[in-house]
Amino acid sequence: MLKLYGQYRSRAFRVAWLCKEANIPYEHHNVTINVEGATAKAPWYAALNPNQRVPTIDDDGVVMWESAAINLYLAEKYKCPLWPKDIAGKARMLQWTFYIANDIEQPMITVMRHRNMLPPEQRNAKLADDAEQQLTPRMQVMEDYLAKNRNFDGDAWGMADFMVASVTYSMWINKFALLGKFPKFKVWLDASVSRPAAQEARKLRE
Ligand SMILES: N[C@@H](CCC(=O)N[C@@H](CS)C(=O)NCC(=O)O)C(=O)O
Repeated sequence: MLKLYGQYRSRAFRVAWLCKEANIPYEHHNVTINVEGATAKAPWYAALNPNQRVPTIDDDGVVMWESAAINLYLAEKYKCPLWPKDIAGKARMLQWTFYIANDIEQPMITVMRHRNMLPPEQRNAKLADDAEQQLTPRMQVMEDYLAKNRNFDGDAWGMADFMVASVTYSMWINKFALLGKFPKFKVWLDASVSRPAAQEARKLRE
């Protein structure tokens, strides 16, 4: 059976959500991070993932890390209903996957860390402002796309949408103020995190 390593309050959540969308049974191993004695730093875990970060999977001997890569692999292997039906759908999925990973995720995390997550004395307002400035036109690209398309995958919510939502979920859970500037994206994100599979996965974090 598929094994998923990583506490749910981490990027392991993205993999749990995909497993719910694709109905993939899995065994969860609660590898912890950022705490004293974090399991992610244990030698047995480093042997699976040399980055000592989460998530990692072991799918009957296929061991891999990197949440986006894991989700693309699992969705294809387990015939997730969201998987693209044609090459144009695959193009949309890949485009949005790389855009989110390369252009959105890093500044998003910087904003979150320096506005919400770090203890107040460790926050750096300048870093947050700079990241927000970088993020704003990039979010506008998504807002403009959603002004012309119902979803990132077109009419139906598909794998392109999953790849965007599974990362930008963090904006939703952290009540990202910037979302207020992008109403179409916010409506789309609210709908994405309200899907039954997303709700099931969200319960795991509680
Ligand atoms: N690009 C990697 C990033 C993995 C990552 O940074 N995971 C965080 C949790 S969300 C982690 O393990 N942090 C603990 C650490 O860096 O020590 C992915 O998407 O899987």
